[in-house]
Amino acid sequence: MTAPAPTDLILHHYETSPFSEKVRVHLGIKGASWRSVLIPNIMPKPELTPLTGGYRRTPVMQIGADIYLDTQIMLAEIERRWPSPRTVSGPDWAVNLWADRLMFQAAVPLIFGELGAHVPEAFIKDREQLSGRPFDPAAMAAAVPYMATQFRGHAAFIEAGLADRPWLSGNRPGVADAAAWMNIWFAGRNVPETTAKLLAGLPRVLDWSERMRALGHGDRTEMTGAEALGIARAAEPAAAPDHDPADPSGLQPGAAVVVMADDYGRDPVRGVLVAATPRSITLAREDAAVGRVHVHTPRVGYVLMAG
Ligand SMILES: N[C@@H](CCC(=O)N[C@@H](CS)C(=O)NCC(=O)O)C(=O)O
Repeated sequence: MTAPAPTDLILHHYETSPFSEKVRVHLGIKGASWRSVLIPNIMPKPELTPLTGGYRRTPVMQIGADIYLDTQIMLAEIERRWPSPRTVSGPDWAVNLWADRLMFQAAVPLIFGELGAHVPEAFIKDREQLSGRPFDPAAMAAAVPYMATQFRGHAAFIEAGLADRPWLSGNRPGVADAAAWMNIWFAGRNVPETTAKLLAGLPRVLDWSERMRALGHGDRTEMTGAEALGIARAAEPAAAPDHDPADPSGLQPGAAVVVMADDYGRDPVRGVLVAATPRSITLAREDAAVGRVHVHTPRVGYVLMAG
C-alpha cells in the first residue's frame, strides 16, 4: 500500500526536543511528507504563541487553522487523518502516557545532573518559569544514582515488552514504540556513555533502538514561522469532533473556557468550547495574527474550566 502524504502537516519544533522526536519518528513510520518550522527552545516564541493562545511547550502541530497541543493528540490526529500504515493498537495510549511522564521524569534529572555546569543560564531560568520550581543542576546531580536505577528499570520494561514481539506495538512499529524511543534517544544523545551503561544487558532494547533509528523521519521540508502563520490565517478550521453530551464537566459548546496542562507549562489558553470528548478538548479562538483557529488538546493531562 502506498504511504499517505500529509504535506499539509506542519510541525513547530526544534532538533534537540525529545517530544518532537516522538512525532518525527511517528511521521517516519507513516512514511509521511511534512513541513518543519524550527522554533526557539526557550521563550519568547513570537511566531508560535499566536497559533496556540499562550501554550509554549514543544512541539506544536498545525494543519491549516487546526492547532494541536501535546504529542498525545498529535499522534492521534495523524492516525485519524492518515490511517495507513496503522500505528495504534492495544494499550498504546497508556504506554504513551507512561513514556511522557514516568520515564521522561527519570531521564531529565539523569541528563541535566550530568550536564549541570554546561547548561546555559538562560535555559535554566526559562525551565524554572516552565516548571514553577527551581531548576537546580546540583540537586539533579545528587539524584543521579537514584534516577539511573529508575531509568534502567523503565528500560527493562521496554526489554520485557519486546520479549515476544518485534515492536512494542506488535508486528509493526507504532505509538508505543515512538513514545518509548523518545526517552532512549534523549538520554543517548545527551549522555551517551551513561546511557550505554544503563542499557547494558538489555539486548532487545539495543537491537530495537537500531531499528527505531532506521525508521527515519519521513520526508521533511523547511518553512518559516511567518509562512505558517499565513497558512493559518488563510485557512478555516476543519470539522471538529462531536461534543460528548455525557461529558462530566457539564460545559456546553459555546461556553467561554480555559484549558491548561496539569503538569508543567500550564499557561492558560482561553477560547470558546467547541467540543469536549473523553479523548480531546477543542476550543475556538480568534487572534489578530491568525484569524479564527481551533486549538485541540488531549483530555488526559489537561484541565478544562469555565473562564
Ligand atoms: N506533554 C507534552 C510535553 C511537551 C514537553 O515537555 N516539551 C518540552 C520540550 S521536548 C518543552 O516544552 N520544553 C520547553 C520548551 O520547549 O519551551 C507533549 O506531549 O507534547
